[in-house]
Amino acid sequence: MKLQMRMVSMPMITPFETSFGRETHRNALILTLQHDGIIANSECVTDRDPHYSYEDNTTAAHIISDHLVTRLGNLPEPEEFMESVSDVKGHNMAKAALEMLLWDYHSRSENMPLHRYLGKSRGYALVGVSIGMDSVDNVSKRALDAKNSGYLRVKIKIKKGREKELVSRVRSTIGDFPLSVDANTDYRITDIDTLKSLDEYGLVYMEQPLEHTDIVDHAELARRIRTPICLDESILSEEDARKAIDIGACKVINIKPGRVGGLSESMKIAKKAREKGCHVWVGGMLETGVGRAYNVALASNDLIDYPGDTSPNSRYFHRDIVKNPFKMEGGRIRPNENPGTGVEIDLEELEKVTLWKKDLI
Ligand code: OSB
Ligand code: MG
Repeated sequence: MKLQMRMVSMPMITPFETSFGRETHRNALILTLQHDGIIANSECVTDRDPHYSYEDNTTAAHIISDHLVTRLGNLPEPEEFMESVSDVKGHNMAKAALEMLLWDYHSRSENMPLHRYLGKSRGYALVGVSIGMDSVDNVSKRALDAKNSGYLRVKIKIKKGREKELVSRVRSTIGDFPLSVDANTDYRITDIDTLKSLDEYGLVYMEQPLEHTDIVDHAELARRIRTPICLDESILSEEDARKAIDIGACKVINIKPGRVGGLSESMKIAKKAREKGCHVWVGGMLETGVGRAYNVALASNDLIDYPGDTSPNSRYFHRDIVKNPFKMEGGRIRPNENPGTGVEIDLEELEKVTLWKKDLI
């Protein structure tokens, strides 16, 4: 058995700006497992800086190499692996990188495409777009382009003081088309009047307006505005989802397998949410083609009822590290039908973008 970890750095076609910062490159940890003639790959969704969550590439590389790799034993099922690492507090993104690697490995050894191995698949993912912050003109133009190229929903990034004019202009530019906003925790409950003033734009939901630890204030906000609340950063587990839904903090959840510790937990959240009448969709973290394939497989599951943020690879990178990037047609992306994630690594390109690599096993 061999396990290799590497850091890649890929320039993005358009830098991606949110309320917490601006990304010009996707700097990602890629894991490659070789065993019994099977090669599996996964990606850790951490970034260079701990802005979206407390984890970053350095903490993830450390947690994986120094605390998690020894638990891989003889390649347990993903859920078993997660039970075996429950003594390590937090670090969901680091754990998810190995959990997903095990999903790829096991579905490849069963000769099944991951999206079918996971459960009941619809056979395609519904696709929306997440547009980073930029001038009002540029965001409006990109929102209209996205609508015209077939995306099923447009999401725009907002932050304090940069919301009214932007949302108003995008709304009048795209007309009556599903639109949402994502604040990445930039507001506080004291900003309620500003957030309430967005009600008039008929947003399908408002994503993570308040702090990640604050489901209590999200519940208060939800009672006082009409726009449904969607939680992203606040939901790290099925338990978080149950509590948030039960206290009325959200009507929608953005599931990111990396944030919640992998695909097993993602499926549990999706089931629980749907049982309770909460909508779910699959988000993204600007993943390379490796991580993207997991998101697309999950987003194809029957439990996922809203369009996600899983745009085709070509929206992010001029050249990806996979030979079979996803294509979008009519707002849909079909997951790969070959075993596992179905990703075929472009080894030459992978080497070109590699900053360092290290053998872990
Ligand atoms: O909040 O959903 C988010 C990207 C990086 C970090 C957080 C988020 C995002 C996105 C982009 O919105 C989703 C994507 O296109 O991958
Ligand atoms: Mg978000």
